[in-house]
Amino acid sequence: MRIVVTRPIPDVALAPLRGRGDVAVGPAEPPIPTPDEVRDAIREADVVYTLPANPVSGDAIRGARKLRMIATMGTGYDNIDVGAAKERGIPVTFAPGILDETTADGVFALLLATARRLGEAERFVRAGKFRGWTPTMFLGRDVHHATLGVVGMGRIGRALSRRAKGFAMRILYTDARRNEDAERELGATFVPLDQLLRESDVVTLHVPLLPETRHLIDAAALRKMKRTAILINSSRGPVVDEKALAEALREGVIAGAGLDVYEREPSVEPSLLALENVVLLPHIASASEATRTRMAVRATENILAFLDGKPLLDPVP
Ligand code: 8YV
Repeated sequence: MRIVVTRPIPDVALAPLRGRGDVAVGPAEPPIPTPDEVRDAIREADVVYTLPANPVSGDAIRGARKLRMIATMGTGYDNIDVGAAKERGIPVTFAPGILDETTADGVFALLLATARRLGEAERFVRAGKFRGWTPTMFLGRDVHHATLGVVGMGRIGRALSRRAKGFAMRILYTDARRNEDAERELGATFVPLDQLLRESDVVTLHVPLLPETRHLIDAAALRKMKRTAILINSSRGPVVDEKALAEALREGVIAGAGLDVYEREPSVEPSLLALENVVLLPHIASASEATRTRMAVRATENILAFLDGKPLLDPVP
């Protein structure tokens, strides 16, 4: 039994796998393995344990003749060619639900940092430029009582909205379907995307990456937003047209953006790096020790269930 883990994971998640076969762990350090490297690494694998940053392509799946199962410790599984796995009857598991509250904390921090220009202000102090208080220094936008537009009212969108409610925000949302539970709990109002873009002070994205969500936020969508609005993306980079966003930020089409994910992650559109009105994080919204450990363990539990012939805990639908 050969289990390939694409990157080091916490010991508590790795140890139970070691008892089950020959475990090969990928390199700790970036850069992310290329598609060819992943294909080579999993060629002889029975089971692959992967993470959101490590793509498992259709080519790699078709090239791994012994492959019987793929588990990811992410809640998103757009890095795996699930169609290619299904064609070969290979089950894929993910790790949903665990990161919701931690991610909502992280996204709300990014939202506040963007609205209140904390990135710029911090760089200013570190550069030794703080030489005295002035009444107009780093004026930002109020988050309390502002209108929040949640694109995708799933578990993370809802956890974020609960925090927004504590800030007395008005909550609009859009989704493929209405979520009446969330409406009751949060007083959220279901609106079409266009209306959400027009009325929100903060637009935050919580959709999976699907063909229909790729570039959901493009130049035209950005032009519908208020000039004073900010955009927060912690979902998947390609949901936003990054070049169009950089241009919109430069031209003042919108006021600011907070990004945790990138269109060609880990590359960041170079023109964004030069802008002050964008807060850039390295995909850390879910990065608490407890949550990452629980996600890592959950992927292991899915693999153990598979090896023991038990029902999978989190099969990808
Ligand atoms: C992390 C994510 O990469 O779960 C996902 O899909 O994108 C991320 O937040 C993840 O928490 C790693 O387990």
